[in-house]
Amino acid sequence: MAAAVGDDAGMDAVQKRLMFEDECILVDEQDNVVGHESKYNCHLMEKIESENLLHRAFSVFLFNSKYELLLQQRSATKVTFPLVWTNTCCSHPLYRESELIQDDYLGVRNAAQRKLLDELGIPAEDVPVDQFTPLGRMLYKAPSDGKWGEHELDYLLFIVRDVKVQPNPDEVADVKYVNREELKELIRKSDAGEDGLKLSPWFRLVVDNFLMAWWDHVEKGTLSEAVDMKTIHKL
Ligand code: DMA
Ligand code: MN
Repeated sequence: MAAAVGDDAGMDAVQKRLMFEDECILVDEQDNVVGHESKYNCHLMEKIESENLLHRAFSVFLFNSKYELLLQQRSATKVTFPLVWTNTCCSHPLYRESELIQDDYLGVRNAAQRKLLDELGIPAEDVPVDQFTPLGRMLYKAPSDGKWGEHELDYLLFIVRDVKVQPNPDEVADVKYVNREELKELIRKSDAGEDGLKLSPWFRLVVDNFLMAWWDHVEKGTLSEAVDMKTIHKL
């Protein structure tokens, strides 16, 4: 194993298990699969820098039929970015057959469906894989606390569905639906450092670069016009 386990003595047992069980997909900057590596190693800033590790990820943005966006606050036990508010669900497609399928981005869709159930208790039948719209891909690097961080090629998936939600406390501290005005207020508070409110760096990148224009498309039912799966936005 890569690092002395003693270094991680304070790590939550559930999160620690996932750090070693989850095998992430390594990609190059053009999103070609180049290998695989434990979630643990993929999120160690030192490894990211020394081996230039980049892994595939996804971020789901789920809207209800009132076109409100579901946000989650990450649990206090998350190793990276604990207690930050972020988009509906983020994780990694794993290095397994069902999540490596490139056709129609099916691997990423399958992973999204798996994690919406795992993190938020959203039944698979509420989020059929063919209902996700992959809108784009972005590449970013972001340190968390101490030795941890992200370096990801992130698929941005939108879905508009009314769903049953039952958050898993190992993953999620809180959830809420927001309209645009409520999101703007959250952003203002996080910028002002009010109420200790923090937003995740990847959510902030999507907010600053894409979200409001894409939200218009959600409301008009024209999401397909916003799709650009050719560009990889390096942010
Ligand atoms: C990783 O999310 C993915 C992005 C886009 C930041 P995460 O840390 O919530 O992953 P997991 O849920 O697998 O711990
Ligand atoms: Mn990651």
